[in-house]
Amino acid sequence: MRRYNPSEIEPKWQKKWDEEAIYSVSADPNKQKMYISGMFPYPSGAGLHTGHARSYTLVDSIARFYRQNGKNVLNPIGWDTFGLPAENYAIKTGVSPKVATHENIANFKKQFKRLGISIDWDREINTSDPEYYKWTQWIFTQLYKKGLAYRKESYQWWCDKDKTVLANEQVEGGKCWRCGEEVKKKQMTQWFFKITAYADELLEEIDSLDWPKKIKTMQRNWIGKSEGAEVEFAIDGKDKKIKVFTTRPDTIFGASFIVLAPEHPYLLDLATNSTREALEEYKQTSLKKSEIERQENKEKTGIFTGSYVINPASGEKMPIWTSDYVLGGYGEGAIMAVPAHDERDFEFANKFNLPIIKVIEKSDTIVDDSQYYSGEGIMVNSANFNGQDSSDVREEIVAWLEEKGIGKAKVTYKMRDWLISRQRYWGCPIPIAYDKDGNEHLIPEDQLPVLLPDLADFKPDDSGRSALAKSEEFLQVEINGEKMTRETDTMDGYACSSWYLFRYCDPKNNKEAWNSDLVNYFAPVDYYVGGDHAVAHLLYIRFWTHFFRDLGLTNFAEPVKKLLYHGYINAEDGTKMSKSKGNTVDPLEVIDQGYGADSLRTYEMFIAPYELDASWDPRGIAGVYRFLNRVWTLVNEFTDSDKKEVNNFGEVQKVQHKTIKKVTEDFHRESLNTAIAALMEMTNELYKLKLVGFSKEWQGVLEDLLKMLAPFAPHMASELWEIMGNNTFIDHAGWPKWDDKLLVEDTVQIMIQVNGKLRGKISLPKEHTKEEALLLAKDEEKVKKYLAEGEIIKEIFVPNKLINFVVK
Ligand code: ANZ
Repeated sequence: MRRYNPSEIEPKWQKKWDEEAIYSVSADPNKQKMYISGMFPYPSGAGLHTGHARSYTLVDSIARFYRQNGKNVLNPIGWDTFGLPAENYAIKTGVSPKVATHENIANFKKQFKRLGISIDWDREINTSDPEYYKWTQWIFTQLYKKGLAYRKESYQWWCDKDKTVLANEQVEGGKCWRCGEEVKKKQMTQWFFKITAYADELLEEIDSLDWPKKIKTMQRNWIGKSEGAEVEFAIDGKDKKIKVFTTRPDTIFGASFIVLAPEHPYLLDLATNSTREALEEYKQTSLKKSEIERQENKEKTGIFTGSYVINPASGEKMPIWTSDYVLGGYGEGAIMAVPAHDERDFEFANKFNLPIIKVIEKSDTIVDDSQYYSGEGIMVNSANFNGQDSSDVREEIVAWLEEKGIGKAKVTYKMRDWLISRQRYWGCPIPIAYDKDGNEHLIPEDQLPVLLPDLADFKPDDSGRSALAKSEEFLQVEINGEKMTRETDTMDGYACSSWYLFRYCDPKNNKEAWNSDLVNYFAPVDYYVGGDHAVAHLLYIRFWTHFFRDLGLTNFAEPVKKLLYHGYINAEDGTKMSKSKGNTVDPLEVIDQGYGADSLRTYEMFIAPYELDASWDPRGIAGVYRFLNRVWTLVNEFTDSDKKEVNNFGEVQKVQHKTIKKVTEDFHRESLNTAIAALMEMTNELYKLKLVGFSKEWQGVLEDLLKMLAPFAPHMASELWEIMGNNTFIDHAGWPKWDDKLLVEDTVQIMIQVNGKLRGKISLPKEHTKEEALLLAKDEEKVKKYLAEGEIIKEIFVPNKLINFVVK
């Protein structure tokens, strides 16, 4: 018998799959499609690690399952190559990002192939390829034409280390998501995509998604819809008004001061000679703080501006303060402070001795005046609204404000527009140019792509502009005979990854971004697999798809039906794998140790439910390798044996059908670790049953075992399939079906005790009488001698389970 040798059979099958392109797919309206994709990787210099391998094996096992089930499976791959990591890596190594990217892709590709991932390689895409980014620029153009791409001056997050601005979604805990540097706010003119125009739609559609609850909640909170009112407060002695946003207009009689965000545009206009310097200084200190820091529950700080407003409800004069707990980018960047009913305002008022006016009384309990009360209740100190319920009054007050022309109902979102300008070289150029007066013009569609030039010096600097600004050749452009200067910002890499799932459906189209029929056939994605980007990427891709639907480019608005969000593979000691700690596990190393890709794949699917983190365990992979060896031996023993008649085939079939049902159902609930456990159990049971000998009928049983193993261990399953005499690909051999009739247990086992001690077992048909059972039990060899020790004085019979003889 041949030994199981993965290093021999794996390359053999990889070559065959490649040569015959069996994973190529084309749209076929007569076939049901299944679109499965992992989030495409950024091809780093480090290569794939076992965490990635788990993610793509999950994709691949599901893809193979559906392919075997006759679905027209699209399982593509591409490379997310533009962006900061690639450029930073290039700066570190001195190799241009273009060259490094190509080298890294070659390595990744090799790794994918050696893992046996069943990809349609004709659909490979690369976001930094002009054939691709031409269409990223085209999409920018469409957004621009609809007013959804615009330029604005504002305070934005700036990373001093990466020397670029960042989107809100890329600031994590006040730090740059890429390098971990504390970010600060800088005022700059930047390009944005108006994602807020889709806020309501994006929020509403969350309910319809088959995504993990956790991710849906994060998206809901990120969009952060608040319903309330906008109220204007006239500045005392000035012809100007301050607008605030409040979710509690019912508390307006309790507003006792106004707080502006330090970056509020009016701040310095409100200053007096004695406050100006302090305000200026406070503003500068605040700009250095992250939003998270500003929202932390710390002792409040603030400064009085020296000016006042009039409360339109109470007529009281209220001081205007500034404090960093009011955020510049939210609502109106200003609040009416109601210390009796808001925690932060309460703390602020206490610290600076400002008036606290109670306007809501909790109906059943007395609220201690040394506390704030943020709930609903009965209105007090609120003129003719007194005595009413606060929640009822809310609308009335808004109507009253509207009538007086000083306020209106308003919905606010926490989500801001998506900042896409990056002052970095390695990105998709923004297809805009400026005329001599500084007016912006789109680069005409027939002049796309705006090519990213090869620059020797692409390092960012403190100028606030990308290295493209240093290239005269790039800067100069003529549009309709007029000389113009190009925009030098490039697009956030997330723009490139917001449409790639559709490009996979039509990757070589050079006339349009995609053909709608093709996209409408394959997409939306049925399974999208990843373990990162809960908000940013998954929100952006939703936004763009809604936009594409509005343009008529797709007939659906949501790009991803089902999201599988997987856990991480940690190092052996449970800590995060990282290159710097030297505790990463390289999948190719595991393969080359002799275990092969199939053991690695099967182990990674067996290690834990996919959604959980798991620690790498070298013993685990050895265990899986032993399991595959047992399957190898079993099948080879069968093919080598001289088949004879056996009388236990009914038992064999029962094991077969029980396993088919379990594995199939497990696949449908993406419970791949339990599916593998069932295959292991089946193998063990077959080992026991084969002791009687193999019959010809075992062929079908073992073939089914291989078909079920193929999604996990495709090389070995293919090889054994061939050894069993098949000359087709196992991928096309169909998925086994179970017969419910064969699942019914028709015999039962009964335990036999003598004086409460287990002495034997008997098997008998499900339908049996007490007498039959007792007769058989007394006749059982192992029981007989204990019964002979005395006289049976009692016989206890528990149907289908147990007989106990009491002997004295
Ligand atoms: C008066 C008031 C009284 C408020 C009360 C609350 C309770 P969400 O739910 O987060 O939207 N607010 C408005 N703009 C703000 C800003 N730029 N920075 C910090 N806080 C701001 O919360 C809305 C509430 O947060 C608003 O309602 C406002 O305080 C505050 F008993 O107005 B409220």
